[in-house]
Amino acid sequence: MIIKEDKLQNVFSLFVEIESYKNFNKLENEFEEFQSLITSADLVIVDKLLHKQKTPVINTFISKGKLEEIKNIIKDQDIDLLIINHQLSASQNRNLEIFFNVRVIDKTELILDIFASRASSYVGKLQVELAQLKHLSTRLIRGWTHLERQKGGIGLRGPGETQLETDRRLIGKRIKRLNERLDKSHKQRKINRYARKKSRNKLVALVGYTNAGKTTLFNKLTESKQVAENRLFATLDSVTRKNKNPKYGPILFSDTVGFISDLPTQLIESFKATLDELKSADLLLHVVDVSDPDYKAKINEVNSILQDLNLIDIPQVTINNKCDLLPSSKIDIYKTRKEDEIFISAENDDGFEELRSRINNELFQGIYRGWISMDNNLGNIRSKLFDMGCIQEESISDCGKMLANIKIGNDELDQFVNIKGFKLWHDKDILQ
Ligand SMILES: Nc1nc2c(ncn2[C@@H]2O[C@H](COP(=O)(O)OP(=O)(O)OP(=O)(O)O)[C@@H](O)[C@H]2O)c(=O)[nH]1
Ligand SMILES: [Mg+2]
Repeated sequence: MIIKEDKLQNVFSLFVEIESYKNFNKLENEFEEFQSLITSADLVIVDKLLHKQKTPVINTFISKGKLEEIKNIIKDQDIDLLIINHQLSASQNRNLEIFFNVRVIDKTELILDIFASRASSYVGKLQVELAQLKHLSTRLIRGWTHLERQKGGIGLRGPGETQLETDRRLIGKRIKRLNERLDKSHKQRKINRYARKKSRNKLVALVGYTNAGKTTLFNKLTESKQVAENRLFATLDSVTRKNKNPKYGPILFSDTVGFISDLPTQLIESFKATLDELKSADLLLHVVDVSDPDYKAKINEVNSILQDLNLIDIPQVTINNKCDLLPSSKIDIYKTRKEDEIFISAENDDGFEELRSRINNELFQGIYRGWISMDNNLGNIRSKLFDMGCIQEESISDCGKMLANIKIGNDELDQFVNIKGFKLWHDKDILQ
């Protein structure tokens, strides 16, 4: 497909599928995701290629035969920027630039660039610059000045032209300065965290893959107007807002940066301190775009990043979002398979009541899941539980009592526990 437009850079998108890299958690739509990543950087793809290769070639990553073909495309299409979907070593990057005589950037640099152009808060900007400089310092090797770098544009935003030409020593100095500034603002954040703990406000953090709908949901829950868009990494800076919950007290919701597979390690490192805030969260809402064919792989990806960030032990509720994009028959099947999860559409408010009551239960009361027995004269209680959507399964005991497996917030359960003939049990086998 060729799209020609007057733009500073004519971009060639090169997607290399390496057979030896295939792993169990591969995204089906990885090719499409890579194109979205490029367009999310406000670039127009002039031409793209999907190339399969057994293993990477040491010097140039791409196999020799393909190099010539790509070089011809670059000439024919007047390409001046090639973007590849892998992380290149400094020398592979340099060799490709020499061979093609155009600028080549890898996935890491592309993501760093998107972050650089989007970060708006003071801390966010410092963090991105730090990540870029760390990446740059791996690129500062002899012979890296083969391309003139006066042009500006992608890959050059952020630290700016002067830094790109400076040596390791200056970069090291700048990194140190940035770290000091970040330390200072993190100390301030710590104080804020302490104040929150003292005020006993609960913190609920929204996490998930990029574009899952976190900000859309956050806006609904807190009546905010943060930018939510159909592009990757719409949110970079964490935002926390209070939602006054009249029944239980205030809850703070925090919207965070979305995750992606192969998130550059420099970025995780730099964002760790901000994401560290999540450590004090009382609850994580893991927002999933359930209409995405890759949703399972993305859940795994997010969980593995949460593991890296030491956040995996915080109570987590999976919020299956964008239900409006799937037929209701499919949603019904999912609901029976994923009893413990919430199904919503952040766009049209579907499922919000259940979501809100689940948040309340998780934060304030906890949930009772288990069997109950009811004497036969408690038919009215049984139908009440039915109306509340709490009954998961029913049965009759040997001595003829009504048995039900229920899932209910402890606060709601309170109204029943003292009723004569109503009993809680944890194990169906011993129910009488
Ligand atoms: N159809 C539909 N679209 C939704 C829903 N929720 C969000 N979207 C759309 O999905 C896109 C991404 O939404 P965001 O809220 O920006 O997603 P995010 O998870 O914050 O994304 P990042 O900030 O990039 O990590 C936007 O175009 C939203 O309008 C939903 O329930 N249904
Ligand atoms: Mg967002």
